[in-house]
Amino acid sequence: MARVMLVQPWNYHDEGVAEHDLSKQWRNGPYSLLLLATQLRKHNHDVVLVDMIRDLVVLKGDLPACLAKLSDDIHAFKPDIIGFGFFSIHYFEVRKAVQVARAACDQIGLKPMFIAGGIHASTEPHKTIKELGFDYAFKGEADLGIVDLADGKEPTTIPGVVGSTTLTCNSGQEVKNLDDLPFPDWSLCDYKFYAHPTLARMQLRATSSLDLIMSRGCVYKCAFCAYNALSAFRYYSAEYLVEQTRYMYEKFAINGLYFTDSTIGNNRRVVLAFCEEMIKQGLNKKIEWFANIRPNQVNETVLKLMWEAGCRYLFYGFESGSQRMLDKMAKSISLEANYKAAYLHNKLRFPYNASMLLGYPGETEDDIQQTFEFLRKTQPPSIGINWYVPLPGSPDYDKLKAEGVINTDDPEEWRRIGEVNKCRVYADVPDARFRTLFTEAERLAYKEIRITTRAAWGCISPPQSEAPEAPQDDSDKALSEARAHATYGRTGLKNSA
Ligand code: B12
Ligand code: SF4
Repeated sequence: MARVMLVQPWNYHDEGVAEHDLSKQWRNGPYSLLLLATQLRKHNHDVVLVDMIRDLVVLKGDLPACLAKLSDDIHAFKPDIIGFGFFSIHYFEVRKAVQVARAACDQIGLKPMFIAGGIHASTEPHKTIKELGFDYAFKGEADLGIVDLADGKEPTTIPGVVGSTTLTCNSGQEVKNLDDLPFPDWSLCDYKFYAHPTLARMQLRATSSLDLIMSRGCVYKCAFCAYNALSAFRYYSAEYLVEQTRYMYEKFAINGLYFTDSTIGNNRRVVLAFCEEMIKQGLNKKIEWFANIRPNQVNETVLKLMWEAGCRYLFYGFESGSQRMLDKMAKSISLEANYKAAYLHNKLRFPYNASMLLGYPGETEDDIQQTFEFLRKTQPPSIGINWYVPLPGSPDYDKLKAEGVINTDDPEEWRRIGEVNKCRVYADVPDARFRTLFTEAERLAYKEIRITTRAAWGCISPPQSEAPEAPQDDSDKALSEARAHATYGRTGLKNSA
């Protein structure tokens, strides 16, 4: 039996933030690490999950205290393996945490194996080992590989494990039938922290929700997306998902679920079967759920069924109002489908979020104006305006590197993924002009449209009595507050502390 510690790095936006209002924040649990931890438990290994996102918040933004807790956790548990799971955005935090963890091990003469996993380690395994201080990196899915590792197999013989001298990096062996995996055991982390009732998910009503995932991988290949670097497309069965929903409802007392898939619509048959089963079992009356889906994957019948099954909010990556840009992004979608989905939601009064991407390479001012037009015409009840940053693992990233547009790997740039300022401009628009247009997009989304749609949509999502007041003022404060809630990377948090 091995002792495995799995660590989720903290979110740098929480550093120094003493006061958090969890009823207004959306925080997702360490889902991937929970999967791995549950799998390790199932195979009789001793496992502990250190969730530094939660720790830093609970410790009121005190980073030294959070790092000291990591050291204490290591001293108490004495792991044989320490695994970190993270994205590119976490580069600096992971480097710091590994240094602290190694020092803690040295203090007590412990020599655990340090291994990195997740999207960044999968796409940059050798750099991850060298620059961040790991012994090994894991490429791809580790549900099976992590068990082999804990069982004591020679690391470099395990598919997916990359050492500093490994030349051919194979991906980890994938679980063919996802239903074979155990339900993630949320009691392995402080799930109540993540399930704290919040308005941030639905905006109109506080839900207490946790995450689950309907499938892995994606059948599309959008050029800005790193999803395909990790997984081949597979899905859970509807029966498994409904059973998991019931288990989560009964065991963790939640009334909401968020499907973290980038789109749940890749297998419509499963979505429809899931909805029907939710209705049949009466779970639609107990659980509200939210999901991401592509506009071309819905129609009126599907949306009505989803609503009946408890779906109360859908997130769409519309990205642009310009067909030229959608094609450049390899979205494989027509602008018409984007309009159709938005109008359909408006007609059905089914709340949704329109996520837009500005600054994509090759984007002109005319394209941006078309995005404004899309928003003005469709008037989505909730909008996210995002600044394009090339993601390691995406086809764009490799292309921009090959073209010399990205000259060096820039962790500073990765850290700003999800931010709305100071990032590099990749669009075909002069720098200063692009920044002005971006601010204009934010004004349009978070002030102009928001004010009218809040008034119009505030009454459609049950229960109406819990809907917050529509913002009445037109001040910059309203804009900055809305902006702070619009992306995950909200530096605004610090300011509001
Ligand atoms: C759910 C999700 C989120 C959720 C939850 C994130 C979380 N902390 O878990 C939310 C909505 C919060 C989120 C936010 C963001 N996300 Co996100 N997200 C995803 C998504 C869609 C699914 C992740 C998932 O659960 N997959 C399912 C599990 C089973 O797969 P997995 O995570 O890869 O885990 C497996 C392996 O990687 C490996 N593994 C994972 N950890 C470890 C650890 C060890 C030790 C080992 C050995 C193996 C291992 O084994 C796991 C099981 O097989 C992915 C796309 C994707 N497929 O990865 C994007 C993705 C990871 N996100 C991405 C981005 C950019 C972001 C944001 C920066 C977006 C933004 N602009 O703000 C933020 C950053 C948040 C933050 N500060 O942490 C990018 C990352 C690209 C990159 N190179 O970094 C991805 C790839 C999507 C994309 N656009 O291309 N995200
Ligand atoms: S952006 Fe969405 S639809 Fe496109 S490849 Fe990524 S996950 Fe698939």
